[in-house]
This record gives sequence, C-alpha cells and structure tokens, in this order.
Amino acid sequence: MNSNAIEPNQTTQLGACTYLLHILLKEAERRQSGFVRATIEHVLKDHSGIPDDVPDRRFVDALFSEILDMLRRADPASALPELPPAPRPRATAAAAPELSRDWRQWIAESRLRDCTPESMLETMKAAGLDAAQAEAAIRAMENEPAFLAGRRMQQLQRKLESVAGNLQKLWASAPRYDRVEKRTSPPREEFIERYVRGCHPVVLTDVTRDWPAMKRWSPDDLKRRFGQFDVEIQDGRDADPNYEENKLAHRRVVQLGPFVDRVLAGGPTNDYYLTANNEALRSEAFSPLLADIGSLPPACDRSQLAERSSFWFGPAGTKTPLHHDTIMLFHTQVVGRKRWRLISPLETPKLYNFNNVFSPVDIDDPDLGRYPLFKEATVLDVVVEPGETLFLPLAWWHQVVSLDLCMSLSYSNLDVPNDFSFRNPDIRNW
Ligand SMILES: O=C(O)CCC(=O)C(=O)O
Repeated sequence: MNSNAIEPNQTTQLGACTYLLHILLKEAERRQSGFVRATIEHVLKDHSGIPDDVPDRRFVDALFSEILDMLRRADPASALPELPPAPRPRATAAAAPELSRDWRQWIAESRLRDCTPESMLETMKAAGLDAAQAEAAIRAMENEPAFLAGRRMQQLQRKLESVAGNLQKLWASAPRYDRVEKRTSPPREEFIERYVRGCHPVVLTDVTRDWPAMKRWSPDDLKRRFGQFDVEIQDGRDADPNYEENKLAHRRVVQLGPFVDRVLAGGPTNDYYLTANNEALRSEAFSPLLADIGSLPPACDRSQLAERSSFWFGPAGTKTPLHHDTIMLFHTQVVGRKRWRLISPLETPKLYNFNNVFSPVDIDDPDLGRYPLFKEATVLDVVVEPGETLFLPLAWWHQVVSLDLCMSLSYSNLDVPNDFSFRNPDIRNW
C-alpha cells in the first residue's frame, strides 16, 4: 500500500480522505472482501463502531494505521485532528501475535529488567526477526494489561529490594564488615547472638584440636580403609558450563580406591569431585570417618551428626559456583585449603538469582555487561586452612575453590531452629 503514497498537493482533509477511501475500496476489491467494503462504509460513519470480534480486524487496523501515516506525511497539521479516533495502539498490537509466545515473554521480561528497546531490537534482529514487527511488538508490550500488572508487582519487589539494600548498608557500615573474622570458638550464647542471629560468617580456628581426623585423614588412608566401597561422585564437569545446576546428570558411582588414584594422578582439575551429594556418611561402611570427628562447634547437636553431615574429597582446582544454601552450615577443612568468597543474602538482588539457589555470576570473571548490578556487591574473601571451620550463616552466597587437594566435612546440625523455607528454591537442606 505504500506505493499509493499521497501526493503533496492532496493536502486538504477532504482530498486526503477521498483519496484514502479510494485506496481502501480498491484494496477491498483486490481482496474480494465484502466484509472490508461493508466496514469502510461503516467506518465512514463512525470508525470506533467496528465490533471487536470482526474476523478481519487486524487487516482493518493495519489499514487505518497506514491511513494515519499517509495523512501525517500529507499534512500533519490539518489532516489528523479531524480523523476518527485513531486505532494506533491496536494497529501496533496487531503485529505482536505473530511473534511466538516465547518472544513475547522475552520482551516483557527484558523490559521489566530495564533493557532498552534499542538493545532488544538489536537482539531480535540478530535472531532473524523482522525489524518492523519486532519494534511494533516491543511498543505494544507497554500497553498489555498483563505487562502493566507485572509493572505493579515490580514496584512491590523494588520496595523489598530497597528494604534489603538499606539493611545491607547498615551491616556494611560495621568496621571490618568485609573481613571474615578468625577466632577461637566463643561461648555458646555469644556464638548464637553474634553469628547465628547476627547472620555473619566466622572462621573458628580451634574446633578440630581433638579430632583424630586431623592426624589420620589422607588420600592413602581413605584408600586403605574405604577403597573397596562405592561412592557417588560428580564427573565430566569440564564439558558442561552448568555442571552444578545439572549435577544430577553428572552423578557416577565409582569405587573409592580407583577414584583416589585418579585424583592423585590427575593433578589440579575441576572435572571430578566427590561432593556433598554423595550419601557416604549415611552408610555403615563409612561410619569410621565420623568416629574421627572430635568436639563440635558451639550449638551443634552431636546426635544429628551422622544424619546431617557430608564428606568432600577432590583435587586442587575444584570450583563450586556461586549459590546459597537453605540451611546454616559448618565446613571444616581437614586436608588442604579452600578459598571461600561470600556475599550477604541482602545483596541477592544484585546476583540475578532467577534459577533456584544459583547465581549466573562467576566471581572469578564477572560479565558486568550482562550482570551490571554485581559490581555493587561486596565480596568477602577468606582462605580456610586445614583445621579451620567456616560457619556459613543463613542464605549467604558462596563460591568455593580448592587451592590444594582437599578433604573436608560439612555439617548442618545446629541445635537452634535451622529450618527455613524459600519461595524460589524448592530444594530443602541444600
Ligand atoms: O567445598 C566446596 O566446594 C563447596 C562447599 C559448599 O558449597 C557447601 O558446603 O555448601
């Protein structure tokens, strides 16, 4: 229809309208649409009277959008005011349904995440979508009732984010907030008040002073005492960037002896790791490992240890990506060192936590173009040495790298209420 563009001399309203009606009728004939012809006659009286459920509604809307454009080009000042109510929003919305549901959801989410229409358009064009259609769909989204409802919910979310942000500011104003304290175990009440309720991480340096494990545990000892038993490990992680989120797909049952040999021979790698997913400590075969554990940190329930502990073993170079747990946790290093990077739960809005307990941000190499809010997050950095125990309070984010071949024990048997629910993560006792 653009080939019928109005000539500059057709600038009076009457001339323009007559001309446009002529085009409309021609188009109706071309399409052999009795409906369109009838519609035009109707529209001449009152455009707004077109019923909403007409079968050719999109054609009518598109036609009127075209007419408006032509009139604008012909005489923007005088032609438009006299026109019937313009169906412009409907005309642009008409293009949207041709995009898939996925694309429309993508548009809505991208807008809610403050992506600019320009950058979205670039992405859509790069994906092969028609530029005009993409642009119309982005524009139309701003008036979609479901999207407007999303905007209202977003206000609620932003309010909660600002509450968390303000509390975080207060926490972070404490002297040495960004240092993880290392200290000998405080009395129970102080521990609960300061670290459990205060929700701040701490490294306890003296928990293992009477642990037989400190003298006994080594790869050779592991092989000698338990080498004939099967364990579940995580394997083939190097080939999968989302190995932690896909951990069920990386489960392999192997004999512990050959696995110890593999770790010793393989040198630093992230490809395989005996992680907390293994249920070794629930089995009778591995109970001697628990007999190697001496005193526990303040406020731990010994009777729950077998039920609520996990054994970790792997080479230097293992990396557990950024995530949070849904309980509070102790993690005692027996052999080797691990570097922990920690981020307060009040900084969750800066971590793009769209999936369960995971953040897509890699603290080692953050993609700030994609995750710009991350640069506002404060990261606490601590190396936990052999014999030291990290207390990880509720929902603190952590990314963990093994600096050496490591053997460690994590346990969640705190004897104060330690059962929390999270709306997004559906995993309990992570
Ligand atoms: O030691 C590791 O690699 C990760 C430990 C961890 O993420 C945890 O215990 O929740």
